[in-house]
Amino acid sequence: MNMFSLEGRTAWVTGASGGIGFAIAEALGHAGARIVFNCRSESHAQKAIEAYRDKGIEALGGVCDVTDEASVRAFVDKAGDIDILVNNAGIIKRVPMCEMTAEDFRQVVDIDLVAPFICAKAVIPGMIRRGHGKIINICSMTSELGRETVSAYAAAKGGLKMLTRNICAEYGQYNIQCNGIGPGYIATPQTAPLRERQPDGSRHPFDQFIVSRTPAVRWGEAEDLMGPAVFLASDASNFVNGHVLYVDGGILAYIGKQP
Ligand code: NAP
Ligand code: GCO
Repeated sequence: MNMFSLEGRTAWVTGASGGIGFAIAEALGHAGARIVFNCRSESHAQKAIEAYRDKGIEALGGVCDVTDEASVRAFVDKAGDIDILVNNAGIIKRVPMCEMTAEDFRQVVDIDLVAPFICAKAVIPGMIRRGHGKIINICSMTSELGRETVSAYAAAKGGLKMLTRNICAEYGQYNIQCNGIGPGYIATPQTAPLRERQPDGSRHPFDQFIVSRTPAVRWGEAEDLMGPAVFLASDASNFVNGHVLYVDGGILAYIGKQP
């Protein structure tokens, strides 16, 4: 049997109305999984359902705020048995720490760290009953590295790396594998502000910085995450647990070119 096949499995990708989540859900769908996804906006969900259909995937999509535990439980009850959970939904706020309100800090942590806990808690009992499960948490370079203005995001993504290891520790005995994917800098709406052209038409300084810091000499594309996601969602990774797979073009391995 093809160890990368997801036939007969149901995958729930949170926040998969676009960006990285959409690409991961598309990949899991093409590997045979039934796709379930959620987001906050009904219009985003409807547009995404059409976009999945254009890719040959009949996805079940709907509105569910991943920070709302009752909404998550209702969503999972409606979705049925979840074999693969991808905790992808996330936001970022780029504000110098001492200018950030505690409310904004909490909102980022709520979505990027507490929500993966809520969603994992909603699906793990069923995975235990069925004797298998896959949980993939979408971490970040900031699970390892700090950067100015992203204190809440880095704290959340660093915590998400440790939540990944803790789910591994607590539920590995039930044949549940919980791993992370750590994307590098990926060209999606979330990073669009870091890539926008300057008034004089030149490239954004951060754009130039990231390309110079990346051995692959380019930004990542959401498609670069498709293969790693299928691997971690499939039987091919049944003895991989508590690991964060960095898909970053080599950034974490590279000190950077001498100016
Ligand atoms: P994106 O384009 O902004 O997409 C984020 C998705 O999350 C949207 O579909 C959004 O849906 C959904 N979402 C946000 N809050 C939600 C909530 N409370 N409940 C349900 N859905 C919610 O971002 P992206 O670049 O694809 O990032 C996806 C994940 O990868 C995030 O966890 C991000 O931190 C991580 N990541 C991104 C990069 C990168 O360079 N882009 C690198 C490393 C990690 P609606 O707006 O439709 O509600
Ligand atoms: C930022 C970026 C990053 C990426 C990603 C890198 O402002 O530094 O948004 O945080 O989103 O997390 O792995």
